[in-house]
Amino acid sequence: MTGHPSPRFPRLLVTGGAGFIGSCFVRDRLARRDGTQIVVLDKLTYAGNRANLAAVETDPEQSARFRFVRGDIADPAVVAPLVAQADAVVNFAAESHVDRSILDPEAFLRTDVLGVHVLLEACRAEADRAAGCDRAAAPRFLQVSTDEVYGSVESGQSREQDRLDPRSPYSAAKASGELLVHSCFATYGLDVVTTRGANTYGPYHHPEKLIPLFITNAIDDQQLPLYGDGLQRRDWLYVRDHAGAIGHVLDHGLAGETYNIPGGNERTNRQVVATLLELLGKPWSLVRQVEDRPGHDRRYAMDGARLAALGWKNEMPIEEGLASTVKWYLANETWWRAIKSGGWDEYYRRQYAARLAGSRDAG
Ligand code: NAD
Ligand code: TDX
Repeated sequence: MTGHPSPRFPRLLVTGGAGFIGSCFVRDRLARRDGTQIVVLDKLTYAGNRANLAAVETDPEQSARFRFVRGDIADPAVVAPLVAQADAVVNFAAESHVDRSILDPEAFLRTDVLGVHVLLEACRAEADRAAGCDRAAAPRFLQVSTDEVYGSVESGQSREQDRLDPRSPYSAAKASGELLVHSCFATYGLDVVTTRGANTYGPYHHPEKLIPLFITNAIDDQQLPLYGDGLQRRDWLYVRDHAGAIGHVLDHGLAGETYNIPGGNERTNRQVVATLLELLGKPWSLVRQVEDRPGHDRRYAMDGARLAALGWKNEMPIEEGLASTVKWYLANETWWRAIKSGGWDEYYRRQYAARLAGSRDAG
């Protein structure tokens, strides 16, 4: 059947599995053909997209082990029966865009905090059932979190035990979600693990984020709005490496523990944009320096020793990852043009119209 051993968690509930990283996790796990069954629970917000799961849904063997449920992780009536059927819950579901959190923070609290609480409560109910011998074991809960919870890191690298210092509504909500997860380990003894991933890039990335926004704008010879001086630094992680590392922590991580997932590819935004333009054969003159993001974190960087000790190593070199990502967007215009329509124009106007009107040459 497969080169993979029998799965430790044969029945997974993957929340937010129609998004960028969650769908990659689902596609790659099911493609192992090791018998794993996956239920995806996704609200299909503006960021969720069934098309991201087409490869799974059109494969007869994989689709037989797959079920899609449209619903909200903050809705206990939807969540409870799905958690009851799962050996592990992997929570990707979130409002994930910093700029939107600055415009409208409330949805972030509902999903990234209350949603996490509802999922944990369902796990707690299953732990009680297991203690009463109504089921073999409570599900493991993996919370997908982010390097942004450390805040801006001027020098050095964040370690898992460092103080959390979130500085945007998004990262504050993600940090709050994490704190709830940790409290459930201490208080109820739930089997929980947390990952903090670096800035992720690759195919199926929503065009609101830096790399896909700039690739797709450049394809159309549209302006590229670079915030501030463009010297902010991010550590870039290829999406299949991020999804693979999450799976590795799910299978091997210690209960109650948190694992950084760095990319090992620190770059300024200017460097990333220059590489993209070179790959696309487009001129730097498309880049416009615009008003900065409020509270813009200058740098993220994480120490990956704990994850390395668990036996994980990323595979994708950044040059190859960026080149294949550009190729993917060139070959999949239907996918991103469908997203850059409808409500997209309103968002783009709100986020960028005044910025671009007041923009200047990016040097
Ligand atoms: P995404 O925005 O592409 O996907 C989020 C998914 O969650 C979408 O399918 C959306 O429909 C779904 N969703 C949103 N609210 C929901 C709700 N209330 N109930 C059910 N489903 C809901 O995000 P992504 O980039 O794939 O990020 C996935 C996770 O990884 C998030 O938790 C994010 O915080 C974290 N993360 C992302 C990055 C990154 O660079 N993209 C880096 C580190 C961590
Ligand atoms: O138009 C833009 N211009 C610009 O200069 C956009 C959208 C971004 N930027 C800058 C801001 C950041 O310094 O590019 C950098 C990357 O921005 P985003 O793609 O918005 O990512 P970031 O804010 O770093 O957050 C991402 O990584 C951590 C994800 O969106 C989060 O979900 C994840 O937790």
